[in-house]
Amino acid sequence: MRTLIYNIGLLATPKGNCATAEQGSVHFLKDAYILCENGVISEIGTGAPPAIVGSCIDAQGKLVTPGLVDAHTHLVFGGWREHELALKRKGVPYLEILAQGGGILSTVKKTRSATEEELAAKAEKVLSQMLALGVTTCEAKSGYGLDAETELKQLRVNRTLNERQPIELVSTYLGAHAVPVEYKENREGYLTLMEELLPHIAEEGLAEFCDVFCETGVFTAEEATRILKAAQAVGLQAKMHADEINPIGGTEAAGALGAVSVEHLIAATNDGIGAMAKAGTVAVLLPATSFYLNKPYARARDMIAAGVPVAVATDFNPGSCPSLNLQFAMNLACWNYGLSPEEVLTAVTLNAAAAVRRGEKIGTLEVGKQADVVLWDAENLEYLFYRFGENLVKTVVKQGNIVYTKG
Ligand code: IZC
Ligand code: ZN
Repeated sequence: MRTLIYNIGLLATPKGNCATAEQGSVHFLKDAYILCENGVISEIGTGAPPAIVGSCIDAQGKLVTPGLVDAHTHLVFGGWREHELALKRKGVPYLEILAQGGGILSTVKKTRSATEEELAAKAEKVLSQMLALGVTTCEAKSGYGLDAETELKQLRVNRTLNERQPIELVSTYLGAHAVPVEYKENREGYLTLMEELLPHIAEEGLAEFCDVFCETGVFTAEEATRILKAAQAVGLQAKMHADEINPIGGTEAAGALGAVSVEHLIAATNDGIGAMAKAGTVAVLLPATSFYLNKPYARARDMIAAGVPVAVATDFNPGSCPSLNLQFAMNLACWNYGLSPEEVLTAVTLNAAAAVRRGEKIGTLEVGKQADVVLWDAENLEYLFYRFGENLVKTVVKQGNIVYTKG
């Protein structure tokens, strides 16, 4: 099966498996074509494209980039939390709402009572919107069950959705998202429950990653280390939510564990940044959450200067970021982190792929990589950051096949 994408006015792509110190080094090719064979890029060239038997996609002289990777989402959940809007507007902090039994815990109730198919149908709709915005791979965390049955239900939804829609899902177990109400007086009991569930999740292949919300009043750095070590022992890779609100040592602990990524990092310290640089950990930054929680923006420039690869994701979830729009996060990253369009492109393609350990397969347009491609209704990269608030995607190609085209 061959596909040719021709008449590409400008092809823009990072190169390699993880950009680290080369966050802004995007390669541009004018008047280009991409040839795909069996879903993989087999040739990239300029000038007249080869004559082929197969399908041909006309890029209409416009911009083409790798498919976008959303490396941090809480995709599967029941209900929404619009009832918290009034509290938020009054200035009640995120952690205060959680401490009162709302926030994550209110989504847990709705997720426990939803059927597996209800959750799948709801998340599938979200994925179809993400696809239209150029996302071809998406990480999805559990963490709204906080009991064995519902956590497994969420993870099974990830597996089901992987099979029935075009976006590739990367599954993460986030049992350590909050201590459930029934274990409020027995943290140890809940930590043990997670330790017992991990081997089962690994055996069933229900998750590749394990994540912990390390935050004041949620899980300490010591507890996070304990859970992530148990996860690594059964073959899951470590991720951590750290420094979202308060820096309590999570990032340093994640670096010491060789975590693949640390995510949020709004309140990251110099020590935390140093620990990530030393361990080669990817910083997954979530600017739409800063926007929605009215918080400062993470120190992306300092992280890049320290040699930390920076990825940007949505954090789509019903509480701190009810937006699934990765293009909006890209715009915020440009204006509020002070990243260049090239640096942001790397953050949502190559480095986001590295954050889900797929840097060798996706995230760039190079021979041998999977043919996940976005054709934009834009003539250059700057235009994506200039025309904010509008979906600028024209066509999305996944493994060499058109999976979305703007009507
Ligand atoms: O549902 O509030 N920060 N987890 C950690 C979240 C935000 C998601 C939520
Ligand atoms: Zn999150």
